[in-house]
Amino acid sequence: MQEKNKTLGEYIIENQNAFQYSTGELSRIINSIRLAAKVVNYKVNKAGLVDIVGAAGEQNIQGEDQQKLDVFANDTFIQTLINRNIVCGIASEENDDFITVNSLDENNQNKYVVLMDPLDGSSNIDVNVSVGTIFSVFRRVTPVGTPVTSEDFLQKGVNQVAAGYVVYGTSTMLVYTTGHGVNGFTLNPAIGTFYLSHPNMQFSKDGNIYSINEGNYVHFPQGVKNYLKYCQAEEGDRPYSSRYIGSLVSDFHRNMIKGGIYIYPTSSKAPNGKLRLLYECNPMAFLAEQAGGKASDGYNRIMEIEPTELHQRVSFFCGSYNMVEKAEEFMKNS
Ligand code: AHM
Ligand code: MG
Repeated sequence: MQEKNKTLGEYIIENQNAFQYSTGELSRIINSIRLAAKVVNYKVNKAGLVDIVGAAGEQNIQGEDQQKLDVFANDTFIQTLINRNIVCGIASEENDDFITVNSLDENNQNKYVVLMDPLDGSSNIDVNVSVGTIFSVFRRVTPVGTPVTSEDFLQKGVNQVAAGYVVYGTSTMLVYTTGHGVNGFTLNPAIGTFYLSHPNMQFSKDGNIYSINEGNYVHFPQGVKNYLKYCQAEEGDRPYSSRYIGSLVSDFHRNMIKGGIYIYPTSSKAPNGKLRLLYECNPMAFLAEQAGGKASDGYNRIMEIEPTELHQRVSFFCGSYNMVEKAEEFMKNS
């Protein structure tokens, strides 16, 4: 079969054995995410009809309450993972605390925890701009068969066994890694099947796009200001293009395909940055590194940061290797 005709289902089965100690559990997690993504995709595509069929907070024609999309996405991913009885814990950007999954199986042998941002960039929904789901999977560190603890979630990014995102864009794609490169699958909505459309995705070493909310310029650290001036200077292949969607998944996706850097720095307004280490930065960093790129907080590798709390924020520099390295140089020298 041609690589390009391969479905995500086939790909998962074929590659299951590439994963050390594979028992099929990780494959089943990816399969559940695939299913939840299709359900959320269906809802996201109907979002523009909300004014016609009723806004969030109102009741629909069946007398059911309309849910906000981010709440819907959160419930869908959590319920899909719980119903299939394949994880022992879930942490979500939408929930204050992690969820302990009580396995139906008395022996409760589930080994993995999932951390996710169920609908990132959700403020973009009202204006018909792409949003995404981000996920990260770890093997638990506490003994199998006992309830999960915060220790299972507060792990360094280097321990991730899988990570990925779904981008609900002009087409819907699921992009993920299990540590053997990054592959992208595009949904054919007519038949509800994801096909391998972007095998072995790679960041080019250099790029010419920078993505940052420049409206916050006055609040940025000096190193970031200096790097931006470097991006805008007329020299060699510069000035670079500025592209900022304001939806991390979409900005990352474009930069991976075209070559570029995404920056969400600390600022006087957001002293720790905005993005969350566990739900956004770690999974994106794993994907970036697997695609030949780099992810840093400006000084240190994202995946080596020791998390101290679930909703921890961190500054984020991510994308083409040489661009991130250059930005780090400016941070160090300022
Ligand atoms: P969210 O998790 O509340 O949606 O926030 C994360 C989003 C990212 O997708 C995006 O890159 C960033 O926030 C945009 O922030 P800003 O509007 O400050 O530029
Ligand atoms: Mg988010």
